[in-house]
Amino acid sequence: MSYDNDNIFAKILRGEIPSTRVYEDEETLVFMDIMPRADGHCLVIPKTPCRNILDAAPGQMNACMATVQKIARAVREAFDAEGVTIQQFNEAAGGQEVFHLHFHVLPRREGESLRPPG
Ligand code: IU
Repeated sequence: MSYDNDNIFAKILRGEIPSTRVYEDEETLVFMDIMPRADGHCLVIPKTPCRNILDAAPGQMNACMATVQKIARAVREAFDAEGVTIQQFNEAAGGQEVFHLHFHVLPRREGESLRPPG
């Protein structure tokens, strides 16, 4: 499957549409999910084009994983979370809606369910 340069996260990366950015380094960007399923729900994306995990290069995966760990630790502190869920979807059949690789980082507390999507 090909990469569409006009997907919404590509536009966020180019600054063409607004987002609440919480972290960035040379290879990755992190911003708040616009429809949070938990308080502190954020998304980690690579800055270079990549449709999903099925077409990611090792370097993109390494960079994303390092940032996911950093952000998981940060949200645990910031939201006084007891745990953190990482979610990631690939292709429409796998639940993916935005076709730029991303990892959901969701702070969790005992007994609290994730809010439904949308
Ligand atoms: P996916 O199923 O992992 O592809 O879901 C995409 C996520 O991107 C979903 O949680 C949306 O709330 C989120 N999102 C966003 O943060 N900003 C946007 O402008 C759009 C979607 I469109």
